[in-house]
Amino acid sequence: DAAPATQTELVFPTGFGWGAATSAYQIEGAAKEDGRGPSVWDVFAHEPGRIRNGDTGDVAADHYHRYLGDLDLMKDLGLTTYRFSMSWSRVLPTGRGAVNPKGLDFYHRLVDGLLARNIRPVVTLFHWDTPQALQELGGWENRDCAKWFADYAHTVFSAFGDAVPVWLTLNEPKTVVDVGYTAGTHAPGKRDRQLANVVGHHLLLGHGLAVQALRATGSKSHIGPALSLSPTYPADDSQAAKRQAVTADAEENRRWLDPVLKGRYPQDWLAAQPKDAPVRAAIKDGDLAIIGAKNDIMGVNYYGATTVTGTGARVMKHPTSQATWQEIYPDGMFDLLTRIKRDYGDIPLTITENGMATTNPLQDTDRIAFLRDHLAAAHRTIQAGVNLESYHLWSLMDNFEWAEGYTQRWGIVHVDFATQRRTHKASADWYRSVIASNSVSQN
Ligand code: GBH
Repeated sequence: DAAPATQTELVFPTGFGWGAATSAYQIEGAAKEDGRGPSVWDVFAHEPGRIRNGDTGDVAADHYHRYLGDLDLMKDLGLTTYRFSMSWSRVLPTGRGAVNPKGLDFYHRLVDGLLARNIRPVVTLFHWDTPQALQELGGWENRDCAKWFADYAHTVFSAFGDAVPVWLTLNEPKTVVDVGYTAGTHAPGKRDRQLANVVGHHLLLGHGLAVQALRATGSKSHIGPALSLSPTYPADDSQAAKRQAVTADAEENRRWLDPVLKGRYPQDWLAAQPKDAPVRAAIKDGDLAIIGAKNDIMGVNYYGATTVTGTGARVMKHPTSQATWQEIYPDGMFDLLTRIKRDYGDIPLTITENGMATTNPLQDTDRIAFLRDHLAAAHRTIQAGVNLESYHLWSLMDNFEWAEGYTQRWGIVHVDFATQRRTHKASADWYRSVIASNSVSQN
C-alpha cells in the first residue's frame, strides 16, 4: 500500500533504518518471573506517592509473555531496526555474579526472532533499571558500579556475539542525574545536585569501560551511547539571553558530548562547579581517556528544543504535547545533528528516540504531523551530508511512562492495559506506508 513516489516525496537513502524503540521496565512486566531480580524501578514504583495512580511496571505491556506477537507486529509494520533494552537484573539478578539462564534465554529468543524477521536488533544495556542489590551498595554513587556495569556488559557481549550488531551502553545518563538524583521524581528518588554530578561521572566511566569490554571480545559489532540532547536557543536577541543559551548548551549537550567524543569536560561546565564539589574528586586521572575512547555510533534521543531567557529561565516558545516538558521544534533536530558533525566530527548517528505523547487514543493525527515534520528534518539533515543511518521512533507501543504511569501514551500501537490487546493507531498505518515507500510526503 505504498503511495507512488511523486515530486512532493522526500525519498530516504537505500538502506536507511526504519525503527521503533522501547525499554525493558516500560514494556516487559514479568517483574518477578523466571529469576529476575528487582531493580531500583521496582522498588521506587512500589513506594506510595511516587507514580501517578500508584501504577507500576509489574505487568506493563506484558511483552515478556507476548514478545512473539509483538515481533509479528514489528514485521507487519515493516520495521528494519528495533531498539530495546535488556534488564540488567533479569540477566544478573543481583547485578553481578551468576547469570540467570532464563533471563538470558528470553533475550536470545527475542534477538533470534528479530533476526529471523530481518529486523536489526539494537540493544541498550542500561535504561535506568539499576539492580536493587547494587543500589544497596550505593549504585552509581559508588565508583565500583562502573566496573559492575562493564562486567555485565561483557557477559552479554560474550553471550550474543555478532548476533547483536549495535549496542548502546547508557540511555540518557542526563535523566538519571537530573531526575533520579536532583528532582528525585525518578528512581532512586534522591535530591542532591552534588551527588548527582558524581553519579553522572560514574555513568560516563561505565560507558567507557563497557566500550573497552566490547573491544576486548574482538567483536565487530558497533557501540555508542544514547544521549538525550536538546539544542538551546535564546528567547530574544539580548546578549544576556545569548549567554544563557551557551550555559544551557553546556548542561544539555556539551557536558555529555565532550567527554564521550573529545575526552574532556567542557571548561565552562567545570568552572561552574563549586571548588569543593565532590565531582572534582570523582574525576580520576585516566578516566577521560577511557570515557573518550572511540565510539562507532552516537545515539540521539531528540524530543525538542530548549529556549532560555536572559535570566536563564526556561520558556516555551514552541508548541508542547501532553508531556508539558516537551517543546516541539522539528528544525531543532536539523540544528542538533548538523552541529554534532560540525563540532564533533563525522560519526555515524542514529535517532534512538523521537516521538510525542497525545491524548488522542487511535486517531492520533497530531502524532502523524509530529513524525512527518521530524522525518522531513531528518531528510534535510541527510541532504546536508550528515551520516544519519536510522530513525527509531518512541515508541512502538504504549507503555509505562515512568512517573506518569500509564497516563501518557507514546506508542504508535495502542495497548489496552486491561486486556493487553494491541491496536494500530492511525500513526502506525501511516508509518507502515512511510517504510514501504522509503519516503515521506512533505504535506
Ligand atoms: C525518554 O526521555 C526516555 O528515554 C523514555 O524512556 C521515555 O519514555 C521517553 O523519553 C518519553 O518521556 O517531568 O518535568 O520532571 C526523554 C527525556 C527526561 C524528558 C526527563 C522528561 C522529565 C521532565 N526526559 N524529563 S519533568
